[in-house]
Amino acid sequence: MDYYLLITAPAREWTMANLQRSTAPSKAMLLPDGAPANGIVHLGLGNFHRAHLAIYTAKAVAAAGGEWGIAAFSFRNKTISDEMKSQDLLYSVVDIAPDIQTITIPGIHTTVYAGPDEAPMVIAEIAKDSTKIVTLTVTEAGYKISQKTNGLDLDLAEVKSDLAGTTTLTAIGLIARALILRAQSHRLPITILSCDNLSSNGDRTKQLITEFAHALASDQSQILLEYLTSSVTFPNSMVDRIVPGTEARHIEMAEARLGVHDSTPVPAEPFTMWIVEDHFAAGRPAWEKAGAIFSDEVELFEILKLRLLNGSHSLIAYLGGLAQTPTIPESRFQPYIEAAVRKLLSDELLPTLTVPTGLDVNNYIAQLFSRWSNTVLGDRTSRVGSDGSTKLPQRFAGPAQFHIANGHMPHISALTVAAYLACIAPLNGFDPGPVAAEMKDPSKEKLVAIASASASATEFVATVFESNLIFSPEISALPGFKDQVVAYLQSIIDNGVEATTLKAIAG
Ligand code: CS2
Repeated sequence: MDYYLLITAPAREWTMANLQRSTAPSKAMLLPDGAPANGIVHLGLGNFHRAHLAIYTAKAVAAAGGEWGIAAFSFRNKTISDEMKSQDLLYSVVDIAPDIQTITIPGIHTTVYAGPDEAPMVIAEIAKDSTKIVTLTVTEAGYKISQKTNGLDLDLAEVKSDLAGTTTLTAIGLIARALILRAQSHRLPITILSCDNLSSNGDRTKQLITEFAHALASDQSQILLEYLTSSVTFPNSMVDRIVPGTEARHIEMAEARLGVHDSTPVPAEPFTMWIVEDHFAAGRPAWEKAGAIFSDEVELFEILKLRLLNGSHSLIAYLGGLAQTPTIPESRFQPYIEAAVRKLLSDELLPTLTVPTGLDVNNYIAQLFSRWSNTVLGDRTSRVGSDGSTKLPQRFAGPAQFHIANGHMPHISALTVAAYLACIAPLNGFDPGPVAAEMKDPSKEKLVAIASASASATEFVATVFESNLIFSPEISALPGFKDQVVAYLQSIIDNGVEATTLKAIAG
Protein backbone atom coordinates (compact mmCIF):
# COMPACT_ATOMS: atom_id res chain seq x y z
CA MET A 1 0.00 0.00 0.00
CA ASP A 2 1.60 3.24 -1.04
CA TYR A 3 -0.26 6.08 0.50
CA TYR A 4 -2.27 4.70 3.36
CA LEU A 5 -1.04 2.91 6.42
CA LEU A 6 -2.92 1.46 9.30
CA ILE A 7 -0.58 1.00 12.18
CA THR A 8 -1.71 -0.60 15.40
CA ALA A 9 0.32 -0.14 18.53
CA PRO A 10 3.00 -1.13 19.22
CA ALA A 11 4.65 -0.30 15.92
CA ARG A 12 7.94 1.03 17.12
CA GLU A 13 9.94 -0.23 14.19
CA TRP A 14 8.57 2.66 12.09
CA THR A 15 10.55 5.85 11.74
CA MET A 16 9.32 9.07 10.16
CA ALA A 17 11.93 8.55 7.42
CA ASN A 18 10.58 5.21 6.26
CA LEU A 19 7.01 6.40 6.76
CA GLN A 20 7.74 9.22 4.37
CA ARG A 21 9.10 6.86 1.78
CA SER A 22 6.25 4.41 2.04
CA THR A 23 3.53 7.01 2.05
CA ALA A 24 4.63 9.30 -0.79
CA PRO A 25 1.79 9.82 -3.29
CA SER A 26 1.56 6.83 -5.59
CA LYS A 27 1.63 7.07 -9.36
CA ALA A 28 -2.15 6.65 -9.27
CA MET A 29 -2.37 10.07 -7.69
CA LEU A 30 -0.17 11.82 -10.25
CA LEU A 31 -1.35 13.24 -13.54
CA PRO A 32 0.65 12.40 -16.72
CA ASP A 33 2.62 15.64 -16.31
CA GLY A 34 3.63 14.57 -12.78
CA ALA A 35 1.33 17.03 -10.99
CA PRO A 36 -0.71 15.64 -8.09
CA ALA A 37 -4.21 14.51 -9.02
CA ASN A 38 -6.35 16.47 -6.63
CA GLY A 39 -9.77 15.11 -7.42
CA ILE A 40 -10.84 16.77 -4.17
CA VAL A 41 -10.20 20.32 -2.98
CA HIS A 42 -11.03 20.72 0.70
CA LEU A 43 -11.77 23.96 2.56
CA GLY A 44 -11.08 23.94 6.31
CA LEU A 45 -7.92 22.06 7.29
CA GLY A 46 -8.84 21.48 10.94
CA ASN A 47 -8.70 18.37 13.10
CA PHE A 48 -12.23 17.26 12.17
CA HIS A 49 -11.39 17.05 8.46
CA ARG A 50 -8.09 15.32 9.17
CA ALA A 51 -9.83 12.59 11.21
CA HIS A 52 -12.99 12.23 9.10
CA LEU A 53 -12.96 12.91 5.35
CA ALA A 54 -9.20 12.27 5.10
CA ILE A 55 -9.55 8.83 6.71
CA TYR A 56 -12.62 7.84 4.65
CA THR A 57 -10.88 8.95 1.46
CA ALA A 58 -7.57 7.26 2.26
CA LYS A 59 -9.35 3.99 3.05
CA ALA A 60 -11.51 4.23 -0.08
CA VAL A 61 -8.49 4.83 -2.31
CA ALA A 62 -6.57 2.04 -0.61
CA ALA A 63 -9.49 -0.34 -1.24
CA ALA A 64 -10.63 0.73 -4.68
CA GLY A 65 -8.05 3.13 -6.18
CA GLY A 66 -8.83 6.30 -8.10
CA GLU A 67 -7.24 9.72 -8.55
CA TRP A 68 -8.52 11.20 -5.31
CA GLY A 69 -5.72 13.10 -3.64
CA ILE A 70 -6.86 16.00 -1.45
CA ALA A 71 -5.57 19.57 -1.81
CA ALA A 72 -6.62 21.28 1.42
CA PHE A 73 -6.91 24.93 2.43
CA SER A 74 -7.06 26.58 5.81
CA PHE A 75 -8.50 30.11 5.76
CA ARG A 76 -6.68 31.25 8.91
CA ASN A 77 -4.57 28.59 10.58
CA LYS A 78 -1.08 28.44 9.07
CA THR A 79 0.26 26.25 11.88
CA ILE A 80 -1.30 22.96 10.78
CA SER A 81 -0.32 23.42 7.15
CA ASP A 82 3.27 24.40 8.10
CA GLU A 83 3.56 21.38 10.37
CA MET A 84 2.13 19.06 7.74
CA LYS A 85 4.55 20.46 5.15
CA SER A 86 7.48 19.81 7.46
CA GLN A 87 6.35 16.13 7.69
CA ASP A 88 5.87 15.53 3.97
CA LEU A 89 2.11 16.17 4.47
CA LEU A 90 1.82 13.21 6.85
CA TYR A 91 0.26 13.16 10.30
CA SER A 92 -1.23 10.52 12.54
CA VAL A 93 -4.80 10.09 13.74
CA VAL A 94 -4.85 8.59 17.22
CA ASP A 95 -8.11 6.72 17.86
CA ILE A 96 -8.49 6.99 21.62
CA ALA A 97 -10.70 4.47 23.37
CA PRO A 98 -10.43 4.27 27.15
CA ASP A 99 -8.52 0.98 26.94
CA ILE A 100 -6.64 1.05 23.61
CA GLN A 101 -5.18 3.52 21.18
CA THR A 102 -4.73 2.87 17.48
CA ILE A 103 -2.82 4.99 15.00
CA THR A 104 -3.77 5.61 11.39
CA ILE A 105 -1.75 7.68 8.95
CA PRO A 106 -3.92 8.84 6.06
CA GLY A 107 -1.30 9.94 3.53
CA ILE A 108 -3.96 11.35 1.22
CA HIS A 109 -3.10 15.07 1.11
CA THR A 110 -1.12 16.14 -1.90
CA THR A 111 -0.99 19.92 -1.35
CA VAL A 112 -1.85 22.25 1.51
CA TYR A 113 -2.53 25.97 1.37
CA ALA A 114 -3.21 28.49 4.13
CA GLY A 115 -4.13 32.11 4.62
CA PRO A 116 -5.80 34.74 2.41
CA ASP A 117 -2.64 35.15 0.27
CA GLU A 118 -2.96 31.59 -0.96
CA ALA A 119 -6.71 31.74 -1.65
CA PRO A 120 -6.11 32.52 -5.38
CA MET A 121 -4.15 29.25 -5.68
CA VAL A 122 -7.07 27.37 -4.17
CA ILE A 123 -9.45 29.03 -6.61
CA ALA A 124 -7.17 27.95 -9.46
CA GLU A 125 -7.05 24.42 -8.01
CA ILE A 126 -10.87 24.17 -7.94
CA ALA A 127 -11.06 25.59 -11.47
CA LYS A 128 -8.87 22.76 -12.88
CA ASP A 129 -10.77 20.22 -14.95
CA SER A 130 -9.28 17.41 -12.80
CA THR A 131 -11.14 18.68 -9.71
CA LYS A 132 -14.36 16.75 -9.24
CA ILE A 133 -15.41 17.57 -5.67
CA VAL A 134 -15.05 20.51 -3.29
CA THR A 135 -15.56 19.49 0.34
CA LEU A 136 -16.05 21.84 3.29
CA THR A 137 -15.52 21.69 7.05
CA VAL A 138 -15.58 25.38 7.86
CA THR A 139 -17.83 25.05 10.97
CA GLU A 140 -21.29 26.57 11.39
CA ALA A 141 -19.68 30.00 11.78
CA GLY A 142 -17.99 29.73 8.39
CA TYR A 143 -21.22 29.91 6.37
CA LYS A 144 -21.98 33.54 7.38
CA ILE A 145 -25.70 32.97 7.86
CA SER A 146 -27.83 35.85 9.12
CA GLN A 147 -30.48 34.78 11.61
CA LYS A 148 -32.39 37.90 10.62
CA THR A 149 -32.83 36.91 6.97
CA ASN A 150 -32.13 33.15 7.24
CA GLY A 151 -29.75 33.64 4.31
CA LEU A 152 -26.25 34.89 3.54
CA ASP A 153 -25.36 37.82 5.80
CA LEU A 154 -24.93 40.51 3.15
CA ASP A 155 -24.22 43.11 5.86
CA LEU A 156 -21.01 41.41 6.97
CA ALA A 157 -17.82 43.23 5.93
CA GLU A 158 -16.16 39.97 4.75
CA VAL A 159 -19.14 39.06 2.56
CA LYS A 160 -19.29 42.58 1.12
CA SER A 161 -15.61 42.65 0.20
CA ASP A 162 -15.78 39.14 -1.29
CA LEU A 163 -18.72 40.31 -3.40
CA ALA A 164 -16.74 43.34 -4.53
CA GLY A 165 -13.97 40.97 -5.62
CA THR A 166 -11.28 42.63 -3.51
CA THR A 167 -10.82 39.68 -1.12
CA THR A 168 -11.53 35.96 -0.66
CA LEU A 169 -12.30 35.72 3.01
CA THR A 170 -15.36 33.46 3.02
CA ALA A 171 -15.89 29.89 1.88
CA ILE A 172 -18.97 30.88 -0.10
CA GLY A 173 -17.08 33.69 -1.86
CA LEU A 174 -14.16 31.42 -2.68
CA ILE A 175 -16.32 28.67 -4.14
CA ALA A 176 -18.35 31.20 -6.15
CA ARG A 177 -15.21 32.72 -7.71
CA ALA A 178 -13.85 29.28 -8.59
CA LEU A 179 -17.16 28.18 -10.14
CA ILE A 180 -17.22 31.31 -12.30
CA LEU A 181 -13.76 30.37 -13.64
CA ARG A 182 -14.96 26.84 -14.39
CA ALA A 183 -18.07 28.23 -16.08
CA GLN A 184 -15.90 30.49 -18.23
CA SER A 185 -13.53 27.69 -19.28
CA HIS A 186 -14.34 23.96 -19.52
CA ARG A 187 -17.80 23.99 -17.87
CA LEU A 188 -17.25 20.45 -16.51
CA PRO A 189 -19.62 19.35 -13.74
CA ILE A 190 -18.56 19.43 -10.09
CA THR A 191 -19.94 18.51 -6.65
CA ILE A 192 -19.87 20.77 -3.59
CA LEU A 193 -20.08 18.64 -0.43
CA SER A 194 -20.62 20.27 2.95
CA CYS A 195 -19.38 18.18 5.89
CA ASP A 196 -20.52 20.61 8.58
CA ASN A 197 -23.20 20.35 11.28
CA LEU A 198 -25.91 22.36 9.51
CA SER A 199 -29.34 20.97 8.85
CA SER A 200 -29.71 20.16 5.13
CA ASN A 201 -26.10 21.24 4.76
CA GLY A 202 -26.00 20.64 0.98
CA ASP A 203 -29.23 22.55 0.28
CA ARG A 204 -28.06 25.30 2.62
CA THR A 205 -24.71 25.67 0.83
CA LYS A 206 -26.49 25.82 -2.52
CA GLN A 207 -28.85 28.50 -1.19
CA LEU A 208 -25.96 30.64 0.12
CA ILE A 209 -23.92 30.39 -3.11
CA THR A 210 -27.02 31.20 -5.13
CA GLU A 211 -27.63 34.29 -2.98
CA PHE A 212 -24.00 35.29 -3.44
CA ALA A 213 -24.48 34.86 -7.20
CA HIS A 214 -27.59 37.08 -7.21
CA ALA A 215 -25.69 39.81 -5.36
CA LEU A 216 -22.81 39.86 -7.90
CA ALA A 217 -22.49 42.27 -10.82
CA SER A 218 -24.91 41.19 -13.54
CA ASP A 219 -22.62 39.50 -16.12
CA GLN A 220 -20.90 37.31 -13.50
CA SER A 221 -24.19 36.69 -11.77
CA GLN A 222 -25.72 35.26 -14.94
CA ILE A 223 -22.71 33.04 -15.70
CA LEU A 224 -22.65 31.60 -12.18
CA LEU A 225 -26.41 31.07 -11.91
CA GLU A 226 -26.52 29.19 -15.21
CA TYR A 227 -23.55 26.99 -14.27
CA LEU A 228 -25.05 26.24 -10.84
CA THR A 229 -28.25 25.05 -12.47
CA SER A 230 -26.67 22.97 -15.21
CA SER A 231 -23.54 21.46 -13.69
CA VAL A 232 -23.20 21.61 -9.91
CA THR A 233 -24.66 19.26 -7.28
CA PHE A 234 -24.84 19.75 -3.51
CA PRO A 235 -25.48 16.42 -1.73
CA ASN A 236 -26.62 16.61 1.89
CA SER A 237 -24.52 14.69 4.39
CA MET A 238 -24.42 13.89 8.08
CA VAL A 239 -20.97 13.71 9.63
CA ASP A 240 -20.15 12.36 13.07
CA ARG A 241 -16.94 11.89 15.02
CA ILE A 242 -15.84 13.61 18.23
CA VAL A 243 -12.48 15.19 17.43
CA PRO A 244 -10.91 17.43 20.09
CA GLY A 245 -8.10 19.90 19.55
CA THR A 246 -4.53 18.56 19.79
CA GLU A 247 -2.91 18.90 23.23
CA ALA A 248 0.64 18.09 24.39
CA ARG A 249 -0.56 14.78 25.87
CA HIS A 250 -1.90 13.70 22.46
CA ILE A 251 1.49 14.44 20.90
CA GLU A 252 3.10 12.27 23.60
CA MET A 253 0.55 9.48 23.03
CA ALA A 254 1.24 9.48 19.29
CA GLU A 255 4.98 9.47 19.81
CA ALA A 256 4.84 6.66 22.37
CA ARG A 257 2.97 4.42 19.97
CA LEU A 258 4.55 5.50 16.70
CA GLY A 259 8.14 5.72 17.89
CA VAL A 260 8.64 8.97 15.96
CA HIS A 261 7.69 12.54 16.76
CA ASP A 262 4.61 13.88 14.99
CA SER A 263 4.10 17.57 15.78
CA THR A 264 0.53 17.61 14.50
CA PRO A 265 -1.34 14.40 15.39
CA VAL A 266 -5.15 14.36 15.64
CA PRO A 267 -6.86 12.80 18.68
CA ALA A 268 -10.25 11.24 17.87
CA GLU A 269 -12.81 8.89 19.35
CA PRO A 270 -12.94 5.47 17.62
CA PHE A 271 -16.62 6.02 16.63
CA THR A 272 -17.13 7.49 13.18
CA MET A 273 -20.20 7.84 10.96
CA TRP A 274 -20.92 9.43 7.61
CA ILE A 275 -24.23 9.35 5.78
CA VAL A 276 -24.29 10.93 2.35
CA GLU A 277 -26.75 11.48 -0.51
CA ASP A 278 -25.39 9.88 -3.65
CA HIS A 279 -25.70 12.94 -5.92
CA PHE A 280 -22.23 13.40 -7.34
CA ALA A 281 -21.96 15.25 -10.64
CA ALA A 282 -18.46 14.04 -11.59
CA GLY A 283 -17.83 10.80 -9.71
CA ARG A 284 -16.55 10.15 -6.20
CA PRO A 285 -14.19 7.87 -4.26
CA ALA A 286 -15.58 4.48 -3.21
CA TRP A 287 -16.28 5.88 0.26
CA GLU A 288 -18.71 3.01 0.95
CA LYS A 289 -15.63 0.75 1.10
CA ALA A 290 -14.51 2.85 4.06
CA GLY A 291 -17.84 2.59 5.87
CA ALA A 292 -19.74 5.62 4.55
CA ILE A 293 -23.45 4.98 4.07
CA PHE A 294 -25.19 6.30 0.96
CA SER A 295 -28.82 6.99 1.75
CA ASP A 296 -31.87 9.01 0.77
CA GLU A 297 -32.72 9.51 4.44
CA VAL A 298 -29.80 11.82 5.20
CA GLU A 299 -32.01 14.61 6.46
CA LEU A 300 -33.59 12.40 9.14
CA PHE A 301 -30.14 11.27 10.32
CA GLU A 302 -28.92 14.84 10.27
CA ILE A 303 -31.75 16.23 12.39
CA LEU A 304 -31.47 13.31 14.79
CA LYS A 305 -27.73 13.82 15.24
CA LEU A 306 -27.94 17.63 15.44
CA ARG A 307 -30.53 17.41 18.20
CA LEU A 308 -29.60 14.30 20.21
CA LEU A 309 -25.82 14.53 20.03
CA ASN A 310 -25.09 18.18 19.35
CA GLY A 311 -28.02 19.69 21.29
CA SER A 312 -27.18 17.63 24.39
CA HIS A 313 -23.50 18.43 23.86
CA SER A 314 -24.28 22.17 24.08
CA LEU A 315 -26.26 21.64 27.29
CA ILE A 316 -23.38 19.63 28.80
CA ALA A 317 -20.87 22.31 27.75
CA TYR A 318 -22.71 25.34 29.18
CA LEU A 319 -23.71 23.66 32.45
CA GLY A 320 -20.17 22.24 32.63
CA GLY A 321 -18.72 25.69 31.97
CA LEU A 322 -20.65 27.10 34.93
CA ALA A 323 -19.79 24.03 37.04
CA GLN A 324 -16.06 24.61 36.33
CA THR A 325 -15.57 21.15 34.80
CA PRO A 326 -12.99 21.55 32.03
CA THR A 327 -13.76 18.34 30.11
CA ILE A 328 -16.97 16.90 28.67
CA PRO A 329 -16.65 13.61 30.62
CA GLU A 330 -16.21 15.49 33.92
CA SER A 331 -19.24 17.63 33.06
CA ARG A 332 -21.44 14.78 31.94
CA PHE A 333 -20.67 12.80 35.13
CA GLN A 334 -22.13 15.53 37.40
CA PRO A 335 -25.37 13.81 38.46
CA TYR A 336 -27.54 16.90 37.93
CA ILE A 337 -26.06 17.50 34.48
CA GLU A 338 -26.71 13.90 33.46
CA ALA A 339 -30.29 14.22 34.77
CA ALA A 340 -30.80 17.41 32.72
CA VAL A 341 -29.48 15.71 29.58
CA ARG A 342 -31.80 12.73 30.07
CA LYS A 343 -34.76 15.06 30.53
CA LEU A 344 -33.79 17.11 27.45
CA LEU A 345 -33.53 13.93 25.37
CA SER A 346 -36.74 12.27 26.51
CA ASP A 347 -39.07 15.27 26.90
CA GLU A 348 -37.79 17.90 24.50
CA LEU A 349 -35.82 16.29 21.67
CA LEU A 350 -37.12 12.76 21.01
CA PRO A 351 -40.75 13.89 20.57
CA THR A 352 -39.66 16.18 17.72
CA LEU A 353 -37.94 13.45 15.65
CA THR A 354 -38.75 10.94 12.98
CA VAL A 355 -36.30 8.11 13.59
CA PRO A 356 -34.63 6.82 10.37
CA THR A 357 -35.53 3.28 9.33
CA GLY A 358 -33.60 0.60 11.19
CA LEU A 359 -32.07 2.88 13.83
CA ASP A 360 -32.50 1.76 17.44
CA VAL A 361 -32.78 5.09 19.20
CA ASN A 362 -32.31 3.71 22.73
CA ASN A 363 -29.12 2.10 21.64
CA TYR A 364 -28.05 5.34 19.93
CA ILE A 365 -28.60 7.27 23.17
CA ALA A 366 -26.76 4.68 25.29
CA GLN A 367 -23.87 4.97 22.85
CA LEU A 368 -23.93 8.80 23.18
CA PHE A 369 -23.48 8.60 26.95
CA SER A 370 -20.58 6.21 26.53
CA ARG A 371 -18.99 8.46 23.84
CA TRP A 372 -19.28 11.49 26.17
CA SER A 373 -17.64 9.44 28.95
CA ASN A 374 -14.28 8.98 27.20
CA THR A 375 -11.98 10.41 29.88
CA VAL A 376 -8.79 9.47 28.05
CA LEU A 377 -9.88 11.45 24.98
CA GLY A 378 -10.78 14.29 27.36
CA ASP A 379 -12.77 16.47 24.94
CA ARG A 380 -12.80 20.06 26.25
CA THR A 381 -15.92 21.74 27.58
CA SER A 382 -14.72 25.00 26.01
CA ARG A 383 -14.40 23.45 22.53
CA VAL A 384 -18.02 22.34 22.51
CA GLY A 385 -19.12 25.61 24.14
CA SER A 386 -17.46 27.75 21.46
CA ASP A 387 -19.45 29.40 18.63
CA GLY A 388 -22.79 28.83 20.38
CA SER A 389 -24.43 31.72 18.54
CA THR A 390 -24.05 29.75 15.30
CA LYS A 391 -24.77 26.32 16.83
CA LEU A 392 -27.80 26.91 19.09
CA PRO A 393 -30.22 27.79 16.26
CA GLN A 394 -29.36 24.51 14.45
CA ARG A 395 -29.94 22.53 17.62
CA PHE A 396 -32.76 24.23 19.55
CA ALA A 397 -34.88 26.41 17.25
CA GLY A 398 -36.93 23.51 15.83
CA PRO A 399 -37.65 21.84 19.18
CA ALA A 400 -38.52 25.15 20.91
CA GLN A 401 -40.96 26.03 18.12
CA PHE A 402 -42.49 22.55 18.20
CA HIS A 403 -43.17 22.53 21.96
CA ILE A 404 -44.44 26.07 22.26
CA ALA A 405 -46.82 25.49 19.34
CA ASN A 406 -48.12 22.49 21.34
CA GLY A 407 -48.55 24.54 24.51
CA HIS A 408 -45.51 23.22 26.42
CA MET A 409 -42.52 25.15 27.71
CA PRO A 410 -39.21 23.44 26.77
CA HIS A 411 -37.54 24.15 30.11
CA ILE A 412 -34.19 22.48 29.47
CA SER A 413 -33.83 24.19 26.08
CA ALA A 414 -34.46 27.55 27.78
CA LEU A 415 -31.92 26.58 30.46
CA THR A 416 -29.34 25.84 27.74
CA VAL A 417 -29.79 29.31 26.23
CA ALA A 418 -29.59 30.94 29.68
CA ALA A 419 -26.43 28.97 30.57
CA TYR A 420 -24.91 29.92 27.21
CA LEU A 421 -25.51 33.62 27.87
CA ALA A 422 -24.16 33.30 31.42
CA CYS A 423 -20.94 31.75 30.04
CA ILE A 424 -20.35 34.02 27.02
CA ALA A 425 -21.63 37.42 28.13
CA PRO A 426 -21.93 37.51 31.93
CA LEU A 427 -23.96 40.34 33.39
CA ASN A 428 -22.18 42.91 35.56
CA GLY A 429 -21.05 41.36 38.83
CA PHE A 430 -21.34 37.71 37.69
CA ASP A 431 -18.17 35.69 37.00
CA PRO A 432 -18.73 32.35 35.24
CA GLY A 433 -15.09 31.33 35.78
CA PRO A 434 -12.15 30.18 33.65
CA VAL A 435 -13.79 27.33 31.67
CA ALA A 436 -16.44 29.71 30.28
CA ALA A 437 -13.78 32.36 29.67
CA GLU A 438 -12.06 29.99 27.21
CA MET A 439 -15.20 29.74 25.04
CA LYS A 440 -14.97 31.76 21.82
CA ASP A 441 -17.89 33.07 19.80
CA PRO A 442 -18.17 35.27 16.70
CA SER A 443 -20.89 37.29 18.49
CA LYS A 444 -19.08 37.47 21.82
CA GLU A 445 -18.02 41.10 21.48
CA LYS A 446 -21.54 42.23 20.62
CA LEU A 447 -23.13 40.13 23.36
CA VAL A 448 -20.67 41.38 25.97
CA ALA A 449 -21.41 44.99 24.95
CA ILE A 450 -25.16 44.34 25.35
CA ALA A 451 -24.56 42.69 28.74
CA SER A 452 -22.52 45.56 30.09
CA ALA A 453 -25.10 48.11 28.92
CA SER A 454 -28.00 46.18 30.50
CA ALA A 455 -29.32 46.93 33.97
CA SER A 456 -31.07 43.56 34.38
CA ALA A 457 -31.36 40.04 32.99
CA THR A 458 -34.73 41.05 31.52
CA GLU A 459 -33.26 43.96 29.58
CA PHE A 460 -30.23 41.89 28.47
CA VAL A 461 -32.20 38.93 27.12
CA ALA A 462 -34.78 41.23 25.47
CA THR A 463 -32.02 43.12 23.62
CA VAL A 464 -30.24 39.90 22.61
CA PHE A 465 -33.47 38.40 21.23
CA GLU A 466 -34.35 41.65 19.39
CA SER A 467 -30.89 41.80 17.81
CA ASN A 468 -31.32 38.31 16.27
CA LEU A 469 -27.72 37.53 17.14
CA ILE A 470 -28.72 33.97 18.06
CA PHE A 471 -32.28 33.21 16.98
CA SER A 472 -34.45 34.25 14.04
CA PRO A 473 -37.30 36.73 14.63
CA GLU A 474 -39.82 33.81 14.80
CA ILE A 475 -37.94 32.00 17.56
CA SER A 476 -37.19 35.22 19.43
CA ALA A 477 -40.92 35.97 19.44
CA LEU A 478 -42.09 32.55 20.73
CA PRO A 479 -44.53 33.25 23.57
CA GLY A 480 -42.94 32.73 26.97
CA PHE A 481 -39.58 31.39 25.75
CA LYS A 482 -37.67 34.62 26.31
CA ASP A 483 -39.16 35.02 29.81
CA GLN A 484 -38.12 31.50 30.71
CA VAL A 485 -34.56 32.25 29.56
CA VAL A 486 -34.60 35.40 31.73
CA ALA A 487 -35.84 33.42 34.75
CA TYR A 488 -33.10 30.78 34.43
CA LEU A 489 -30.39 33.36 33.81
CA GLN A 490 -31.40 35.27 36.93
CA SER A 491 -31.55 32.03 38.89
CA ILE A 492 -28.04 31.00 37.74
CA ILE A 493 -26.78 34.33 39.06
CA ASP A 494 -28.72 34.13 42.34
CA ASN A 495 -28.72 30.42 43.15
CA GLY A 496 -25.96 28.85 41.07
CA VAL A 497 -25.99 26.31 38.27
CA GLU A 498 -26.91 23.17 40.21
CA ALA A 499 -29.97 24.60 41.97
CA THR A 500 -31.16 26.20 38.73
CA THR A 501 -30.75 22.96 36.80
CA LEU A 502 -32.71 21.01 39.40
CA LYS A 503 -35.46 23.63 39.17
CA ALA A 504 -35.54 23.34 35.35
CA ILE A 505 -35.71 19.53 35.58
CA ALA A 506 -38.70 19.85 37.90
CA GLY A 507 -40.22 22.16 35.24
C1 CS2 B 1 -19.78 19.49 19.03
C2 CS2 B 1 -19.38 18.80 17.73
O1 CS2 B 1 -18.56 21.45 18.59
C3 CS2 B 1 -19.63 20.99 18.98
O2 CS2 B 1 -20.54 21.70 19.39
O3 CS2 B 1 -21.09 19.16 19.38
O4 CS2 B 1 -18.14 19.24 17.27
C4 CS2 B 1 -19.39 17.28 17.88
O5 CS2 B 1 -18.28 16.86 18.64
C5 CS2 B 1 -19.38 16.62 16.53
O6 CS2 B 1 -20.44 17.11 15.76
C6 CS2 B 1 -19.47 15.11 16.68
O7 CS2 B 1 -19.75 14.56 15.44
